[in-house]
Amino acid sequence: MTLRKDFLWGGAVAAHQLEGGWKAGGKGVSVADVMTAGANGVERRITDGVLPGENYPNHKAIDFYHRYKDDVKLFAELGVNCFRTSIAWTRIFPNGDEQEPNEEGLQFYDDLFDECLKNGIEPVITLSHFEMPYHLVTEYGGWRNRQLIAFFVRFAEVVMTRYKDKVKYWMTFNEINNQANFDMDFAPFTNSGLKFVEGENREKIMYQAAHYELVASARVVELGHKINPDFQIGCMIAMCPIYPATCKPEDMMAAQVAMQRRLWFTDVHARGHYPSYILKYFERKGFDLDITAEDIENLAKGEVDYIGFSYYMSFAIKDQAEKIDPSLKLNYMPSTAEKTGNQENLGAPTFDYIENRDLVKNQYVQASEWGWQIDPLGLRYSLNWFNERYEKPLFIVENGFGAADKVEEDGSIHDPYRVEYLKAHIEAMKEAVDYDGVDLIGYTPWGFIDLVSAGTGEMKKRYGFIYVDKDNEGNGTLERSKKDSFAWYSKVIATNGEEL
Ligand code: BGP
Repeated sequence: MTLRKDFLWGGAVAAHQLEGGWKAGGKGVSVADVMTAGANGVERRITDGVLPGENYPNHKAIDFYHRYKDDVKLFAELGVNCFRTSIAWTRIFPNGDEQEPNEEGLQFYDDLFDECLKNGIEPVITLSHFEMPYHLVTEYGGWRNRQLIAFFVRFAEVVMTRYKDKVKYWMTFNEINNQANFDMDFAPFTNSGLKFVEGENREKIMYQAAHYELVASARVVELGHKINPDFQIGCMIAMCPIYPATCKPEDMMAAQVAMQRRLWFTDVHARGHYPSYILKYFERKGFDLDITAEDIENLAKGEVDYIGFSYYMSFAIKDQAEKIDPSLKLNYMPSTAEKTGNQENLGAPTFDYIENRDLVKNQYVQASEWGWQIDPLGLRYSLNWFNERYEKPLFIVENGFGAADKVEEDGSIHDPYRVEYLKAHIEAMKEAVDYDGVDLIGYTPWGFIDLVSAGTGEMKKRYGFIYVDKDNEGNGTLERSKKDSFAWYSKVIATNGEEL
């Protein structure tokens, strides 16, 4: 048998993408509640706190808040032994800066976790998944403010203490490295509540915010181990390996720098200190960041226990891509417009100009309807990349294929494309364990019950084994039904990945 006996097979979601009940039980307004709704090609952007109408995607989402008991039964029928979700910060601290938590919010997660455990499902928890209190943005400027560290640590302390006997696996910040795309509005806002004003140095502010988040994460790791020494506390990294588009040395170098630019966050999380290349970069750019001696000590004390990561796609990069035919460029997010970047100085590749605009289509792989390139082997490559650098246990906490499903007359949903995608990725993951000896904790495919897309706000972009009757406009009964892939994944779990 390739995978370990206690392998965690599960599914992953985030509170704001499925719970709904956005004002229920004393919940406060989160950043996810005030984005533009997205869908139908509309870019998800920051509003000034405008609360979109009744049919705003996240406000009701799939109403998991009220339906979780039935849903957990379905998860148990699917056979998963773990369930990755997040604790909505705003259910516990509605504004984020209160001293005392909201008991009703705490009770909700007690009930949810009890329901899971009763059904043989272990909760795996992300502390911050694109849903920080909006109040922390308006009053403090989001994570550009050092005070956020104390608020986050307090939040973590409360929930880790409360659920210390119900949750073992924790993650601090979901896809913390997405902020490297500071040229978009979506990524920094959802991760760190950063709203930029005209003329600000976005890049410098992003690095400052990321530093505070990394310190907060390290302090939570240290604190969590005091609360319960058995806790396993990880980071969560968006892994999209970047290949050189050709073997031209300049492309090779561009790919290496692009990987550093997106993935340096992992170095800090896993090694407890900044890598030399990023310190050099700060120096060269004259970024006088607020990094204290105490911060450095805290980072060293808060190395993560494991590396959690999402894997959906790989990229390819070409040096000096502005000379490339526009039709070859990759567009994988609605907001990946060319915006910033130092277009003039095209000397040695540095973080300055290696950006999304340099990404090109990879001719050797297919892409989804949303331009996400399908590359199962890239998962084995990624597992090896992490394993070689950090030698820590790894946990694939998101993987999946967003597709528009069709419901047949008789209510059945045939989704062979989903099975094909997941099967190929599980095969690659098994190869990494079998041939490369990677220490792998588990696998939780994303959105295993249909939910609202974070990137586009759509319901149409579905990942689930469980279908939810709701469309992009918010219409539908919210009824749940099983897709063909449900039986397939059940069998995969039952055989611990032997039968695909
Ligand atoms: C990751 C996020 C998830 C999820 C997933 C799929 O980046 O951690 O929250 O949404 O991507 O993305 P999308 O919903 O845009 O298809």
